[in-house]
Amino acid sequence: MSSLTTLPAWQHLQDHFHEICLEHMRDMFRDDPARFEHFSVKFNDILLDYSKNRVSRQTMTLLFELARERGLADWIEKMFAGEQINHTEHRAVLHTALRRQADAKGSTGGKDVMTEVAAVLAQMESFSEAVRSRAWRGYTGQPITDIVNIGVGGSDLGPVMATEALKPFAIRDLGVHFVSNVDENHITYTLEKLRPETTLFIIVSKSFTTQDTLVNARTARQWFLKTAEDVAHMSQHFVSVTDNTQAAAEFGIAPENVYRMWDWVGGRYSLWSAVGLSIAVAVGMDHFREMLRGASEMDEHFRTAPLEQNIPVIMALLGIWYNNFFKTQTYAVLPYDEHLRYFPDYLRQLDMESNGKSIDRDGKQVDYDTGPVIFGQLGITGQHAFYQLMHQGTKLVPADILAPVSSFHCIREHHRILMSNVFAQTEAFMKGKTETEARAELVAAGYDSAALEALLPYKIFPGNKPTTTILFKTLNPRTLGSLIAMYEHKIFTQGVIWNINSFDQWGVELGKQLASKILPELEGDIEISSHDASTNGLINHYKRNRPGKDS
Ligand code: G6Q
Repeated sequence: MSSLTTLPAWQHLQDHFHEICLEHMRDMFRDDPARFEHFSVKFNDILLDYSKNRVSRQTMTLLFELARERGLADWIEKMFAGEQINHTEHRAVLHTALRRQADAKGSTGGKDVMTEVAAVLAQMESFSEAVRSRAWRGYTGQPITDIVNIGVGGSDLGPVMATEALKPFAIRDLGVHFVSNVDENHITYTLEKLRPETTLFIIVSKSFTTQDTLVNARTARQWFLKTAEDVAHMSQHFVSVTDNTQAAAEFGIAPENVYRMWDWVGGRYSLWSAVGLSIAVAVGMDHFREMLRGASEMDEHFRTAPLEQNIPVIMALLGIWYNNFFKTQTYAVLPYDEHLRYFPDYLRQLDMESNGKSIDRDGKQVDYDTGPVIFGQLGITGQHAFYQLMHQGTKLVPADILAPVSSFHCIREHHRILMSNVFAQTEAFMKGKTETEARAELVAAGYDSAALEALLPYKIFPGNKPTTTILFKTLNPRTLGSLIAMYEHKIFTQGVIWNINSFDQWGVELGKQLASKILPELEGDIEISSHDASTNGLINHYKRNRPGKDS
């Protein structure tokens, strides 16, 4: 048995689970009128209501005890202090330093990082202001009308999500586009709307070796040079964010157009760095700094709040409760805010790439479940689609529901309807509909006895489905920063409990190696036989049937 499952708190939780697992939240609410007050926390503009979870006060006490027995406080300090907690890559984990306020200190391996962070922020500021104010000109002297961020994974999903989330703060007459897919359709459709004279590319790749990004960058360069002809013009149209400055230079990026990132920032934690350049251009550096401020405030909360009031810790422990005791396999993220439409995609990577591990920090196979499958969509769309399974299917799917108290455009009717759905769904998930209630409804609807009995089983909802509701005042940059940091720390906390390294990603590295081995085999007509029968069959089918071949 592992060090986790032999902990006293774990064993107590196991016993406690058997006592509580059949209890219905309806009864919990009936028995404890102060349940909402007890199980909710406020932080700045954010309210976390976790009372609609299958927990009692005793459950939470035991979960907090588990975090203590696991040494969470020490791990938090290690991360903020810049210790090499990403042990498989021998790296510090210092994305929090990127948003630390100007007078703060931060270092790793005795090296101060704050000076470099401040320098890159200043560089981002002058670049984004130059583009936004139209001082930055293309090679024909025309201002930039469109920027295209070329990157993938951590170099794409964060900027895509945040740019969409902060749309109300964005400059209107500047197009911000993202190309991530190596499928040529992505870049083709993006470029066909643009003009080389007024387009600026941001090539974002920490390694500057990622095949998808480099192929797209080369296609962009070719498209640009077809019109501009002279490579010297690239300095007005190509900038890069990377830790590999030499490769960027070899690609043709002018040295003054290279924005540094560092090995102590993981890709999926990097939107706070110059990886967020597209966000800064879209919304301006003041708003970008507000986003950093919101994240920094959440960092401070995570670092200093007692566990019982600590939002990321509470969220992490609830996730552990379902994942490891109820044995749920999934977790849903359901925003009721159009601006958060890409938030579930972003969180899917953040969570699944961080905690989708089965070897612990001691190199041993774990004997407990780690990260769940994260999925989600705008809640209002999900209601008309997959909520069916959540209400009446055979699986228990815990969910986070996020919603703004006020929306940007202040069209009262829309927002009231939206919010009525938020409250109605969380209530329905919790309460369900009993046989008596369903029967009464069918009687009121005028069903005769036989029809009523036939339909009744389908109209019953078991309820007892857990949701955590996160209400925030409005989605401004500061709140967005806090929300993202909240999830980052939730994920880190779970990694600590599960004793895994949340900051490496060997599974992603594998994907990067595999395709490059097969690529040369796709040349020419030679029959391939070096793989298993299925892979050989697929490759040979492709080679026989690709354009220009007789089948
Ligand atoms: C993130 C992952 C991965 C990475 C991409 C892009 O944490 O490591 O999603 O961000 O593979 O890598 P580059 O930025 O090096 O191109």
